[in-house]
Amino acid sequence: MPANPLNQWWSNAVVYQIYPRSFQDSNGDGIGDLPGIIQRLDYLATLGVDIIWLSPVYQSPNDDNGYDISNYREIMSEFGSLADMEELLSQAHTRGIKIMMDLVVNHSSDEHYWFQQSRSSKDNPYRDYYIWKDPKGFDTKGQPIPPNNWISAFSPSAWEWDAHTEQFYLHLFSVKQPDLNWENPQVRAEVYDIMRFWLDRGVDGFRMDVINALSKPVDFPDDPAVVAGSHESSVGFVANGPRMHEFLQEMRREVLDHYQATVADTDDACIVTVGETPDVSPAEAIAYTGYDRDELSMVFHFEHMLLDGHPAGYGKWSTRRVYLPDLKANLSTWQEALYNKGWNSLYWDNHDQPRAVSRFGDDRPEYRVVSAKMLASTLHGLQGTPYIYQGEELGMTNVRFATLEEYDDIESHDGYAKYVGAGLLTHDEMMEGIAAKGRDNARTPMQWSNDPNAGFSTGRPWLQLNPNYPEINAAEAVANPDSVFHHYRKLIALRHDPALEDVLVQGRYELLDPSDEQVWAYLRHGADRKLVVLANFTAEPVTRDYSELGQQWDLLLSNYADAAPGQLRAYEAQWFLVY
Ligand code: TEU
Ligand code: CA
Repeated sequence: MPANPLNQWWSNAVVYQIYPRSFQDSNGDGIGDLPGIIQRLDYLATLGVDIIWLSPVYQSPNDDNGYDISNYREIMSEFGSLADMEELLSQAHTRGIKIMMDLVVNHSSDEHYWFQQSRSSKDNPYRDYYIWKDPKGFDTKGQPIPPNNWISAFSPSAWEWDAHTEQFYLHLFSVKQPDLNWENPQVRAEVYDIMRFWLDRGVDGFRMDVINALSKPVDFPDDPAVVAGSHESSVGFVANGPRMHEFLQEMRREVLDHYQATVADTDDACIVTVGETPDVSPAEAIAYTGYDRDELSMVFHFEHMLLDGHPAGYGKWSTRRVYLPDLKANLSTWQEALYNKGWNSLYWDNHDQPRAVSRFGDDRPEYRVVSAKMLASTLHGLQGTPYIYQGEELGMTNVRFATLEEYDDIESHDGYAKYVGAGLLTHDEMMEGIAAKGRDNARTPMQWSNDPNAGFSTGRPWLQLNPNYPEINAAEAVANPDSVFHHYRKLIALRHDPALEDVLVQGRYELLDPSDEQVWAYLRHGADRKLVVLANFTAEPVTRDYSELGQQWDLLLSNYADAAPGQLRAYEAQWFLVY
């Protein structure tokens, strides 16, 4: 049955992403865990979120912090047990909160049984579970030449030579993340079984890691960007391969359509899915999420995450601020293109991105709270499903470590080797890039209170805390009615208000003044009125005249104590219903 998101249980839902390693430690080993999450469910219920997206909790050697899975049916022992996961599901459901697990099936860990078998010999029954290729030839020193020029996200080449069986295997991510061979029907059947295993335990949905990379281009051609001198990963080039839609439709037919989410007041509550889809265009996103397609509920696109990338093409490693008209143009294109055709997700932040308030807002003490609220107000007024990344609701900021060694993330270390190693960036430039854009910004432990280690752990945290936790923490935010936390709580409540569904869920989006370099102003057209969202993205006060939009201006929300339409103080954001 075609699923029109406007009638789905999640059409007005807000998702909260948990990065379990950094959320709450319950046993003093310095690593967040499932019992820790259970302890904090009441906090999430107070915030009012509908769904938790849990970053991977499966058994993993943690080369990429859980995105390298060695057993899809076991919980990582550091995080707890299967019984803890079942308890989390039941405790969340009791509070009306659904759970989406992270499905990482473009690749497994090289420590997974399948890969151990696969690499053992060419005629092992698991050989075709992965993508093995002969060398293109041998160079003058007798070294094997990879089958093509693809670059991995976390190492120079996407091919690793296996001396034992004398073939290369493909890994779009780290050498410890070999790509699964989705052309092999047995691989697909295995994945569907794993999905059933978790759905049988009551999981309500999946966030699907780099899902549009499952189907590789038929002949494994060279990546033209690499030929032209790019050092960036070939994931985008590989993405959206020829069998993508077939695979996703099969997954729906074989698995997802046979299950229901745990939603109290609906008897037809389909499983919710969000595909992480780098390098997806609006047209492709419609093909993945279209109401008549039976594929995914929604996707994460990355275009607005790339607008402040390095001007010379050195990936994300730049301190450049986004130019507001570019940001507006991009996200407005997505709003217009998907309207009445597909469904989108909305995000500023996740575990792979720097902190939104530092990147798109202003984390100086006098502007942090107001600009964090401004960003939230702008995002949550758009059409789609908003995602909140842990700590975003506190206005948590980027962190800065003194040395490369203090950073944990494989991407930062690989980026350093790639760009500083090749003499493309200096040490100082790269360290600035990591401070601005590195993934560890999102992964410092959650700041719960001004207790030692921010109340995250009684032991030594696996990654250093942001030293600003005495000022920025959940205990302070929950107690303070003017906090970023309570602003998010209000936004979520507005999303849930049935009287606002005509504007917030269904309303057509319209951008005002595309070239305005300070203000993002837009409309959502409702039944007999419109929602007007105005946001000053700068610290300078501005005045704009929007009076022609209507006679009557009813204030719904603002990040200042009062609001006069169009008179926008530093980072002021206003929501009006206008008649
Ligand atoms: O990320 C996929 C992805 O496209 C990355 O290249 C992402 O853009 C990059 O981390 C941004 O800097 C997913 C997961 O979200 C990420 O945490 C994993 O490392 C990756 O897949 C491999 O599983
Ligand atoms: Ca722990």
